[in-house]
Amino acid sequence: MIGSPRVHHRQTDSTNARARELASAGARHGTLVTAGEQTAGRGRQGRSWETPPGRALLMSLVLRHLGAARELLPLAAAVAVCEACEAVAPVRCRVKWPNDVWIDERKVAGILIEGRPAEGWAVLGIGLNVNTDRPEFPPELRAAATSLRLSAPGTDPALEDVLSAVVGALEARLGDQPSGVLDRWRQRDALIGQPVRWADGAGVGAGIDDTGALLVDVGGRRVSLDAGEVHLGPAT
Ligand code: BT5
Repeated sequence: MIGSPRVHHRQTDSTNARARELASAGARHGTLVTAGEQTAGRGRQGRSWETPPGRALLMSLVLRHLGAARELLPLAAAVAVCEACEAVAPVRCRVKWPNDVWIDERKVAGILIEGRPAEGWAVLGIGLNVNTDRPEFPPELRAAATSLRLSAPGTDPALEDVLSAVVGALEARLGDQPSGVLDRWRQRDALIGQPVRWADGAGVGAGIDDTGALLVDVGGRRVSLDAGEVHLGPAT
């Protein structure tokens, strides 16, 4: 059972920070932290996650004993978020490797996984823009970000309904065999056939291998990337 117990904060710095504290103190598998507002929402590699109060799903789950599921957790979580979005709004979601969720090439959700493998836990943080209007995004994000409301005008999903959909989808995907996770992820691959560039090179997205690493065709060569930053865009 994931999603219980649940701690809700009207405002906190970061739900991932709260969930990490709970995990360190022994919180059980499935413990959920949510917030109406974050004052220091975190992205990966020191970046920030910006959302106006009350407009986004901000959640972090303590996960334990993942075993083999740990390796593909970023992919399984992204698939679950896609499925949940599609269950509550008439949208089609794709994933930019490894786990940015996009609608029409705009980011609707981000995922931040932190953990202490030695202590046997991970924290899965999800930020999902639900009812955000365009002017509510910081100016530098307006072109690149979207919300369910913006992508499916006329729909106004309640945050609690989106939360239920995400928890239900996660429950299902975390129970999948690795081959099932990989199949579902591959059907949503936003980078396949697209120009891709990263710190040390550029090429064309060629899917993922069975460990979840990104494959890129570079000239006649195929390279695999399992860390670092990948950008979609002109391969210059
Ligand atoms: C992520 O990082 O996408 C992971 C975001 C995880 C946020 C959740 S919210 C609940 C939990 N508690 C936390 O403190 N964090 C997690 P990354 O791939 O590094 O992307 C960060 C980048 O996304 C930023 O530098 C912006 O360019 C962009 N961004 C920031 N806020 C955004 C938003 N609301 N919607 C779309 N893009 C955003």
